Amino acid sequence: MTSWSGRNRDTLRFSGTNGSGTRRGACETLSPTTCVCDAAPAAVATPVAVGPLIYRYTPQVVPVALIIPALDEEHAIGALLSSIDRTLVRDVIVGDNGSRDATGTVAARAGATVVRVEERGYGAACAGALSKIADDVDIVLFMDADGSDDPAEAGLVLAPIEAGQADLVIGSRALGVVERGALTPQQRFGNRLATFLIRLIYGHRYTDLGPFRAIRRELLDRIGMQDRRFGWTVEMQIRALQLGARVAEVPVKYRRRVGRSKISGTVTGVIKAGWWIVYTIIKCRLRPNR
Ligand SMILES: Nc1nc2c(ncn2[C@@H]2O[C@H](COP(=O)(O)OP(=O)(O)OP(=O)(O)O)[C@@H](O)[C@H]2O)c(=O)[nH]1
Ligand SMILES: [Mg+2]
Repeated sequence: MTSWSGRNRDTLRFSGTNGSGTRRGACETLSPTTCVCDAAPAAVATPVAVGPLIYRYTPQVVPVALIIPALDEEHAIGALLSSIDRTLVRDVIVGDNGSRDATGTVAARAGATVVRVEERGYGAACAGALSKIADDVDIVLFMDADGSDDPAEAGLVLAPIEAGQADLVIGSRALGVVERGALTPQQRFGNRLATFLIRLIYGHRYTDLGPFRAIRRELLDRIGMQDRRFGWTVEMQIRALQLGARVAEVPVKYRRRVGRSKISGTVTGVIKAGWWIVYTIIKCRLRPNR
């Protein structure tokens, strides 16, 4: 259940199971100037009367595409896709990174567009999926496929962009609640080191390089993402700073992944990903314009 309230026809405040925040939409007040409704957005697409108030709200005025990089996530991706609120997210595109299991089949059955990406790497999977977004998409949301991010928080991550207050929003696990065992000590250390280096070199204080994030399409196009591995998230954050974009963070939950760990659970995985992230931070400084 989501409750909606607003004072004008363009901006509505919402709170409920999808978090809380502000959504811009076409709220046509047919009766008094304040509209309040206790109903899921899908249920209020047509005029609804609540007590003395009558309004019509059309969700999804801002088209949002969700990008999910996935490698062998057949056990996680079905449940993840079924809990995505499609009134917030119009298009769902999975970058299936050469999975050897049924990830692609499960995702397609759950209604996602699946793009098969043979080049291995987190960034390659994201880039492959991104190549299929529709021309009219204004906001791109990213989320991992392993069940660590909570789709119910999509509204929270999107809110600062939809309210016109940010161009890039990072879902920060450092500011949110992390389930026991979801982040290893190595991952926490790596995040602290990376954010410390960014602060030192670029003068901005991020708290996390979390995968759950939203970005304005126009900014993403200007950045022209290049990294094809685990430097993807940090490259986006640094390039946004270099372009003078407005960046924001919101606290998000982080849960234990479904299935076996591929990176954080192995020493070599952590060293490889960590080294690549540090390399990307330095590379962006040495080649600010590429
Ligand atoms: N590791 C890895 N993940 C990929 C790749 N391509 C896509 N992914 C997906 O990228 C997301 C993040 O990868 P994860 O393996 O969860 O990395 P992590 O969260 O740092 O570490 P673990 O959850 O412990 O494995 C998941 O949804 C993966 O399925 C790839 O080439 N390697
Ligand atoms: Mg993970």
